[in-house]
Amino acid sequence: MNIKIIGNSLPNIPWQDRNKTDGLPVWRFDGNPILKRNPTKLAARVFNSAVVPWGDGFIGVFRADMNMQNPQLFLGRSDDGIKWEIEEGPICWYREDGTKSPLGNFAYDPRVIKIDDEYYIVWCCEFADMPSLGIGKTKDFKHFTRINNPFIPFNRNGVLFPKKINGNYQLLSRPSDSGHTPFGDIFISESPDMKYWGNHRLVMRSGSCLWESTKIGAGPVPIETTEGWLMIYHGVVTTCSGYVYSMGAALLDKDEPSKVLMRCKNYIFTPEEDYEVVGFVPNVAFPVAALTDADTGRIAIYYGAADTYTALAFTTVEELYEYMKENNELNHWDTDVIR
Ligand code: BMA
Repeated sequence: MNIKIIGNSLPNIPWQDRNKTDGLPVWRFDGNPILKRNPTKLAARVFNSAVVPWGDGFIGVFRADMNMQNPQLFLGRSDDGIKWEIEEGPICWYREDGTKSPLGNFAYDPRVIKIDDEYYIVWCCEFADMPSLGIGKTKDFKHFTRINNPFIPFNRNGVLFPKKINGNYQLLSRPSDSGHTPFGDIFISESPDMKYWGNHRLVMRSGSCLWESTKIGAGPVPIETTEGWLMIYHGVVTTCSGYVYSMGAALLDKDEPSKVLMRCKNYIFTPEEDYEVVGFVPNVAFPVAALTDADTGRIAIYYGAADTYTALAFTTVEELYEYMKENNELNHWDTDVIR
């Protein structure tokens, strides 16, 4: 059966043909990292960042760790998705009543999700000094409006589905703790209005496979395909010298996305290159955004490398699906609908 992406054409998707033969379905861009240290006066490291098509080019919400170390969200623009101009200061948020929303001590790991004509941004925000999820929206990337925080602390790795399912918005998240959380599973919650969230269900628990044995968390916006929702996520293993972050893939049911149809027991990508294994936090490949071209099945994944750089990797929906089929391993947590 041929799997297809359900979505728009993106003929200018950043792309490079497969450049390696190691059997894994995802390969790196030869021009990595695409954003190096100190890309602006205020930003020391830009990584874990969200990119979407915009006009004839691309726009992105970037995590920038600033010179005083605190992460904030910065806007970036690009003609080709590879060379980026990052704005000089963080995005300013306004509340729905028009008052300014303070920046807070941290804002990180944004995802940008287009639903109808609105772009939603979900990120890890400061909520009474504690990490939780923030949601905001913009139509023009000039005016940014914060809406309700969906959950009480602690939570991270939030991403919305790009459309309502069964009449409700769907939000993946990972309940966590106040520190470098040594546990974590992916849950889904739904809302009719982005204000009241409920009907919480488990999607996947951290796996029995070593590479994702400590914790997992959602990555880019789930990709709609003819076979279900393709979810690229991160999985973490604890080693003697700290956490290692790799990428995994699963396929979720089209109408009941808490049900996992396929889960790849192997990682699809793991830190190997110098810019992934050496940096502010070594051994991190953290996927945050994926551009797709429905015509060719191409997928360009933006990932943070070693909490220092922004990098690009590529696959196609067919290659990923075939690899997942060959290496599929589900457990009862994955297939039951657990509320
Ligand atoms: C997670 C998040 C990510 C980061 C990763 C590795 O908890 O903070 O932003 O990339 O740790 O440090």
